[in-house]
Amino acid sequence: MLQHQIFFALVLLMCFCCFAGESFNFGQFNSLTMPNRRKFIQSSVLGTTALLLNRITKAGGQYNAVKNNPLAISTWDAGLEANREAWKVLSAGGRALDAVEKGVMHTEASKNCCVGLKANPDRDGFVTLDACIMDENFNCGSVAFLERIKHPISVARRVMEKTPHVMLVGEGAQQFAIAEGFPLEAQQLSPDAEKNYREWLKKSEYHPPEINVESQKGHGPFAPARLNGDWNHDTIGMLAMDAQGNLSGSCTTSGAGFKMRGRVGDSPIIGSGLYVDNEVGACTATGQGEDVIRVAGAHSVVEWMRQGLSPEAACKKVIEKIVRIKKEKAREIQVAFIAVNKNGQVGAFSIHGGFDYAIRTKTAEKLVKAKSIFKEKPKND
Ligand code: SD4
Repeated sequence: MLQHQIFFALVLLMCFCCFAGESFNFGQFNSLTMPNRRKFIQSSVLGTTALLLNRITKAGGQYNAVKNNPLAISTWDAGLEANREAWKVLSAGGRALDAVEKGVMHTEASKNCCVGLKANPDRDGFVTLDACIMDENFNCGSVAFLERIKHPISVARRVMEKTPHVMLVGEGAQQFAIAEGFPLEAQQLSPDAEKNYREWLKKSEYHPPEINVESQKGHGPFAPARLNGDWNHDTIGMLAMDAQGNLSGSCTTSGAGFKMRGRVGDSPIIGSGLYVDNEVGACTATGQGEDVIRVAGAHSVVEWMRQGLSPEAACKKVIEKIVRIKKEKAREIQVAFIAVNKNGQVGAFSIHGGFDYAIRTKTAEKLVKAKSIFKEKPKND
């Protein structure tokens, strides 16, 4: 549509310039020699085209900060509780950055398959954590392959605020965390993770994460549907807008259960698992990290919003691209994006049905089913 508009405008402009050049007797124009006239036409066309493109782009993605209407959105149903923590900050007039840190810290401290130290380990039996955070000024921080630290999201924030770097990994990230006063936790699996790991060791087979871990049963030891009687859940990504209209985001995970040692997914990678552009909007991802990385997922979604697409349509564009790239294999993987734009509109899209995201605003607290390319698999319990 946009291309058509631009093409049409260009044709019109060319016609006008040619017509003007040949038929009109404007003093200045006619005083030009033929080569100069051509140059004049060229530069007019180029100049006006640039102006036009600029106008069209701005019209496509015109955003005004929404003030005094804070909101938080998060991936999966665990996002409801995380949003509640974030809301304590937002409703008190706090900063979106504080909200997205506090919100996901709640999930990091809880028992679940996929976030924090109680999550499933890698195939060597160690829990390794990835997280990143980004504020309204393009400041960002990230940690990956971090072990024995309870709150990787807070370490990511310290990387952002206290180092000249964006990303620290492994031992270096752990050293930094300890130097910053984060306690080194015991090298020990939670009882549920221990049980899952023992079960997994029987076959020691790695396969990609099950689609919708939280809502499927019967997927063996990979990630249990329930942990301690509660429904399990996946990576948490959270986006918030504060009362000033500023955006921030966070993402934290233990990655894929029983992954290769050293494997890092999309979640700590700025532009893949999370991206925030305070002029346009923000996006975070969950699902098969490798396939989010190869399309620079979160950044791509934000760029589509800049072109004027709604958050849902922008998420859909990038999901469609992944499905196009993966072809038949897309049926076996789940990827989902959630996004918010500067106007406070939210949206999401996933490859498979069954992906829920949690919304919290002044007037609403709810779980929303994202639209998807493929329908949700029937639940088998
Ligand atoms: C990863 N994206 O490490 C994460 C996993 C995830 O829902 O989000 N699972 O690839």
